Amino acid sequence: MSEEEEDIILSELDDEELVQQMFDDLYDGLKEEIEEGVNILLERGWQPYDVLTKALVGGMTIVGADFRDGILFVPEVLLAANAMKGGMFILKPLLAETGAPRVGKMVIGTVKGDIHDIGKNLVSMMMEGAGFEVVDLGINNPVENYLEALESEEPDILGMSALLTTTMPYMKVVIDTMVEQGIRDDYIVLVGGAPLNEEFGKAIGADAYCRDAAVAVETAKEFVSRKHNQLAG
Ligand code: B1M
Repeated sequence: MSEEEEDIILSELDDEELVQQMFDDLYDGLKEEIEEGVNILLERGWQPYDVLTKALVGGMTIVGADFRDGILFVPEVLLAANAMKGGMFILKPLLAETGAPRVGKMVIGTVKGDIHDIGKNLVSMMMEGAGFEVVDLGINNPVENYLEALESEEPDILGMSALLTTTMPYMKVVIDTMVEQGIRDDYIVLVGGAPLNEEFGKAIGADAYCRDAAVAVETAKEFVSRKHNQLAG
């Protein structure tokens, strides 16, 4: 075996090297290695949120760029996504372990025609970690799914995710239907996903666009406390 082919022992790498190696492993869709890397960083005292954003989301950004540029294709990206989910699975209970009191409830789902769910899952995890109860509708949701969940779950917040420029307009379909049914103002509507921006959020009648999961948590908290103050006052 040549030197390059020798197995890399993840635990022998320093933090910076390990994160770089995790970028490579995520790129190569190596789920077990990603899980091992996550565990090592946690053992070294890293905060779960830092592992998530610096190692996993950082790695997925590289995958995204090469996917865009036609260097990676769907099968490879699926493997990378699977590896990322392996890491997220370990982090999920830790992010939810903050012991925060329940601050509100959110129904969230990816819109019809769209099967991207990593960002949505991350938002769900962070919201749970911040004390929200989250009902996750999964992917590819037609308007009926959202409406049914709003009725049965009675959340404070409706969250929608879209990763494609072709599916993001569907968020407006959902909001317009809520307006038609006279229930729009009963909920806080938050939207997110890589191709969206603040202007789009305003244009479709959402309460706010959330750039990332941390912003989603902050925005949700702000709107829920505003709503409670209004109810109290
Ligand atoms: Co897709 N894909 N993909 N893909 N994919 C993108 C989105 C793309 C930008 C890649 C590219 O070309 N650079 C491109 C879209 C281009 C466009 O629309 N203009 C694209 C394409 C074209 C496609 C297909 C059409 C490819 C094909 O089949 N030819 C196809 C579509 C399938 C479909 O949905 N119908 C497709 C398929 C896939 C896979 C299945 C292989 C896989 C998804 C696996 C999965 O999710 N289980 C995949 C992936 C992984 C990606 C990229 C590489 C990564 C997405 C991701 O998970 N990011 C992506 C490239 C990119 O975005 N740079 C790409 C990590 C995640 C943490 O970030 O999702 O942005 P993100 O979420 C963030 C924020 O946006 C925000 O918070 C999150 C956490 O911080 N946020 C919210 C998200 N949702 C929110 C909801 C909220 C609040 C905040 O509600 C309150």
